[in-house]
Amino acid sequence: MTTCKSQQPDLSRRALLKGLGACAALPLLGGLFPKSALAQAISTALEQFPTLVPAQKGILTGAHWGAFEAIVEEGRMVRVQPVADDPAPNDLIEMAPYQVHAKNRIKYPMVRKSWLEHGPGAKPELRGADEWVRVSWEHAIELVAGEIRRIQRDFGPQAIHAGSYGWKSVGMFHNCRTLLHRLMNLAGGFTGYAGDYSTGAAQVIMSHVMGSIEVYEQQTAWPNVVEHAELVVLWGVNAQVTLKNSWNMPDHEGQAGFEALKKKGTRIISIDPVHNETAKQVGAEWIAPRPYTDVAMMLGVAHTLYSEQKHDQAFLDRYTVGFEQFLAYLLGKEDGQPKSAEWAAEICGVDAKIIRQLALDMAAKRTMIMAGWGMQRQHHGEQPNWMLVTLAAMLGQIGLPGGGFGFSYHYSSGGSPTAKGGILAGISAGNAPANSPAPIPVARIADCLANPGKTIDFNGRKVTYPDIKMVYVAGGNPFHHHQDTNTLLEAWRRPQTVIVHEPYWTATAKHADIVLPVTTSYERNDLEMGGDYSQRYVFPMHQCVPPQFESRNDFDIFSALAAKLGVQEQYSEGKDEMLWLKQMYDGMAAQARAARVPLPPFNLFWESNNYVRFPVPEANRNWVRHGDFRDNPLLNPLGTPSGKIEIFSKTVAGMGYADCAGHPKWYEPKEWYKGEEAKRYPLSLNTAHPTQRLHSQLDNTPLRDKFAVADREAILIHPEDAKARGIQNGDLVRAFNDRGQILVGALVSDEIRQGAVRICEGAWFDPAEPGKPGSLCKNGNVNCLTFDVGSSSLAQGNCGHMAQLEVEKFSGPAPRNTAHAVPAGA
Ligand SMILES: Nc1nc2c(c(=O)[nH]1)N[C@H]1C(S)=C(S)[C@@H](COP(=O)(O)OP(=O)(O)OC[C@H]3O[C@@H](n4cnc5c(=O)[nH]c(N)nc54)[C@H](O)[C@@H]3O)O[C@H]1N2
Ligand SMILES: Nc1nc2c(c(=O)[nH]1)N[C@H]1C(S)=C(S)[C@@H](COP(=O)(O)OP(=O)(O)OC[C@H]3O[C@@H](n4cnc5c(=O)[nH]c(N)nc54)[C@H](O)[C@@H]3O)O[C@H]1N2
Ligand SMILES: [Mo]
Repeated sequence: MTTCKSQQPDLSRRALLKGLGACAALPLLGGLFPKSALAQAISTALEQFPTLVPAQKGILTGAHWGAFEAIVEEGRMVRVQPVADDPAPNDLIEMAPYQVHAKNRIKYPMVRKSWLEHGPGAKPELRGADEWVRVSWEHAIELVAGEIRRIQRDFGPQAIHAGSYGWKSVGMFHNCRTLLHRLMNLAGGFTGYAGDYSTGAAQVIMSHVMGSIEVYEQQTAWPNVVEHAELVVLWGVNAQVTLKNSWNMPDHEGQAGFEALKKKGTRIISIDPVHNETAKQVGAEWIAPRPYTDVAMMLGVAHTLYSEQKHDQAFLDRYTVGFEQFLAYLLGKEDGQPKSAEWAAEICGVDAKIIRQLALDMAAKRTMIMAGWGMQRQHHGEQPNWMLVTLAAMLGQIGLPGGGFGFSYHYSSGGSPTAKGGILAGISAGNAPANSPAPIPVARIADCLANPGKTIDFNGRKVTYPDIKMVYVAGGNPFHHHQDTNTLLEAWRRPQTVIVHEPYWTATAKHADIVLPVTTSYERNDLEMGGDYSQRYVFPMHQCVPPQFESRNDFDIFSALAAKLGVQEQYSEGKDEMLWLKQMYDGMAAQARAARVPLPPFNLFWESNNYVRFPVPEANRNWVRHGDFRDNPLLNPLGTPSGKIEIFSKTVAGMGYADCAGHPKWYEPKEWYKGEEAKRYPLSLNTAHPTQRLHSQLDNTPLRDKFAVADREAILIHPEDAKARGIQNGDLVRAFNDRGQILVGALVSDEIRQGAVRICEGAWFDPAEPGKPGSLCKNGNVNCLTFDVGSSSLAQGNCGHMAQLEVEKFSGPAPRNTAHAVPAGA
């Protein structure tokens, strides 16, 4: 478990280290950790801390794709190797050297020519098409600080959209979004956002139904699942792919969990329009519903359970409210339509026999239903989660070992048992000023930019959009992540000033007015937790190479802005990078000490190039989600109004929304294979998260060789659909609908259900005619095809995983892909 460092430390060397603890941190750059007397002394001193694990070869750092050791030669990162503890090292880490030394790094502060010459708001239609002018850092800081001051003064804090959604890089200190919020809070406030793109619909509905968001909460521990589950149903889960990356640094225990299930021979069923990597890896049975029709299928399962009397009435009575109301709907008492397996089959395209058998199998065995999030990133995306919980409640296994449901086994290793130690608190955004504007739902940004003053529903409240004059982005990529890129492109013309901090010339950087070049995380020092759910590791992130070109750390840029705005003292608290890190470490180490896990002083830890691995208490390996609720629902009620699972929610019903009733229901989606659009656009889109990338991150690396087809994003298409259109494997294809058109490369395969196509999210937007809405994206950014409406009046989540489209073989000469080229003047 822990390292073999159990010898007693040599006393004389301990004395030497006392002195060392007091000296400033030594620079780690260059020839690392020679086996000098000092290094020997450090390693000896560390022997009394069995939670420490030393690096083997390189400099410890890491990313969303894993903790690793970087090998640096002559100031260049040349190679990496995973840390010894990683049970499923991710090949994406090998891209770190390419991230640092990418050809499309932003080298200098740059300003869009029209903006620089004519001031804020000049020729916004040229965003994405203008030339760029290099300016000095001093000039850039003056311009940005001046704009913050002007807009605060003339329009107030609500005119600055600084929500800045995005996956940035790991690191608890150089957390660019929080650093941006910290500055904006000191400078008078800003408009932020509520929710996220990942679980927009699920997290809102689950709060009403389960009293907690469920999606980011600890799951029944993997060892417990492996021991007790007899049937695992993966509903829209591609864990083999999505577990590669985490919000913090991954511990990759989820992959180990799935491996253990496979080894044990546990029966696994995957329900997904795609025969996905996970299903293949674990040898799951594959059921392929039509995209967007899962709620109907779940209702068919529920109807079977009820009509076969396989539902657990005692569980429903004791632990839930509102089954009666739902039952009336299920049996068709409201609308005359029983939601039988036959009814479901006609909608979801899965044989009624299979639906019925699934119900009987789930009822006969200890069943864990694991659900992914793709199907809630859809119109009425609240319903799949609500219906899935209802199904699990009917099975009566919630809170039992290895049973019930889990909404995070596919994400950041939910279910990796929780360790005992300390937790790093990151830098804080500080307090929002008293007059701070209300946030808008995150995925309504384009609607907000385009329609100031418009009022929308949101979870029982009304939200009125402010008139946004400035957009500030640090650590996100709206021109990849937002739905309906062409609508965004037009809305993006409304603000007077757009500021973007980026390491690379992404589409979002190209559509800004002022672009500030920032370091990658490998060019600065930081700390990060490993294992989002286990909190098992603390990794040092040692600077590997110097800042490239004129790039600066986000923190230093915001500090400079704070100085211009007269709030520098409050911003930096007089601390530099190493002092911030020491303070974070000390806080974490104090918690660890209270948990009886001693850690060395910061300087010793930092100099040692070790990481911390906390112990996992045995009881946590057996932890069962909602086990305490099941044991005693009176003493351990859920956070819902009734304290129970709300199959009917009075709160939601009371909102009176036409698109989200008081119990789970099947709603026809805005676009699907039976809808109006399907006549012209017969194919249903699936926009899964990419295997060889994190969203848009790493698109500009040699990973492309593994996934690009015809030098574009791939489209997975069924042989029959391809044949009907004269498309062959490897062909260049145009995919289109009324909203946009993109070039993609055909991957013809029967591993996708006929009628569905998959184009992964994250390809960089590369319009053939920059600045012109509707122009052909030459790289295959799928969000040119998706629509931009909220999931419902309740959650206003995004619908990125849904759209109808058509495809045709592309004729004519293939246009050059310029997604990763730098713009004119840069
Ligand atoms: N159609 C469709 N659309 C989707 C999805 C889908 O399934 N389908 N998924 C959605 C989901 S779940 C998400 S989470 C979003 C993800 O959307 P984003 O989080 O916006 O995507 P990323 O590509 O991770 O963008 C992060 C950006 O931050 C930059 N960056 C990295 N480190 C730093 C740093 O230290 N400082 C600064 N200033 N910048 C940095 C990177 O270069 C990159 O451009 O996409 C959403 N969009
Ligand atoms: N490699 C990699 N890992 C990642 C990310 C990444 O970009 N790359 N992103 C991270 C982030 S921010 C997030 S939010 C998570 C995302 O995690 P998820 O949202 O769960 O991932 P997706 O790939 O969008 O969808 C998962 C599966 O759902 C299936 N699916 C889509 N539509 C339907 C449907 O209508 N019905 C059914 N039954 N299945 C459907 C897809 O085919 C896919 O196999 O992943 C995280 N991990
Ligand atoms: Mo996400």
